[in-house]
Amino acid sequence: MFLFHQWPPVDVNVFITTSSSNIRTMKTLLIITAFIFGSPALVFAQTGLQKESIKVWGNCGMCKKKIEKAAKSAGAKTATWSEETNVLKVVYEPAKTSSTAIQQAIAKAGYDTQDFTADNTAYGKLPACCHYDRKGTDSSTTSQH
Ligand SMILES: [Cu+2]
Repeated sequence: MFLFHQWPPVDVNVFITTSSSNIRTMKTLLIITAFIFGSPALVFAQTGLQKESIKVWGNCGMCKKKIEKAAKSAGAKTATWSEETNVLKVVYEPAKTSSTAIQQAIAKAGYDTQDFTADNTAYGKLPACCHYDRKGTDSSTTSQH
């Protein structure tokens, strides 16, 4: 019983007071606040996640599924492609994958990206609805339409 005479063992006031000029206390408060509100910036800094927007050519909802799946298979934590803007937003750990690796996987699935050109065979195997206008169609390949 005596053990609990003073509980909690740390003086709670240390954490509550703001008038104290004790820098350590302020730091503790900041860390506690960060944990409570879960600042995304802090989370990103701690885990070293990389956010990137990559241009990927495509057409429809099926393309979206395949592009996102390819990005994730290459190690992207999250991948969201927009049919309207043709921009793929990815979040990944630079230690595990890279923008290059993600784009190569997408190109392999049949989709042109800003830095890579899709595999022609893979593109040919895409369903008709997914035959988007290739990157730089005016110069290299004949238009589908
Ligand atoms: Cu499609």
